[in-house]
Amino acid sequence: SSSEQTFIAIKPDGVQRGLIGPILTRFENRGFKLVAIKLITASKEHLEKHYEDLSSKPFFPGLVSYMASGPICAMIWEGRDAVKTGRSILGATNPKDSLPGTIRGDFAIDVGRNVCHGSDSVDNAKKEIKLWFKDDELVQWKPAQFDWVYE
Ligand code: YYY
Ligand code: MG
Repeated sequence: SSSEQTFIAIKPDGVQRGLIGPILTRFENRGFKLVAIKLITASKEHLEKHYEDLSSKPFFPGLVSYMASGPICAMIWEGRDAVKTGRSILGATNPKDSLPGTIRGDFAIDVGRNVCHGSDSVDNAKKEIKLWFKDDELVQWKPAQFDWVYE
């Protein structure tokens, strides 16, 4: 369906490096619809919840303090296969494996500074959207380009 939603975030390094615009543009250009967006400095508790599946990993404490170190641009993007296509727009987790043309492949070098986050499944997208946004922060609208993006 054209209403699948995914949670995409520009991490503190991406915000500090002035990459909000270029990253938004990639999702807009692809034809996805922006449903919610905010700048937020997340608490460690919030980030521990967001990354709870990774809590036993050695990089977890560093991941949480990096993610808490400054503002994050949190977004919900909507469209057909938004979760899977969102992940492919981001590129591989480790930028050394990310192809040029992906966000990480164009803007990142180190796995611990990989600029962006995207949900990895529809179920996790639902969980992450609930964790990061209140219901009334999601905006209902029909982009003028909709009927030119979908046949
Ligand atoms: O979903 P994605 O962000 O692509 O990767 P995850 O396996 O969920 O890991 C989350 C986050 O953790 C990753 O974006 C960077 C960091 N990380 C790390 O610092 N070192 C690793 N070896 C693996 C992941
Ligand atoms: Mg992940």
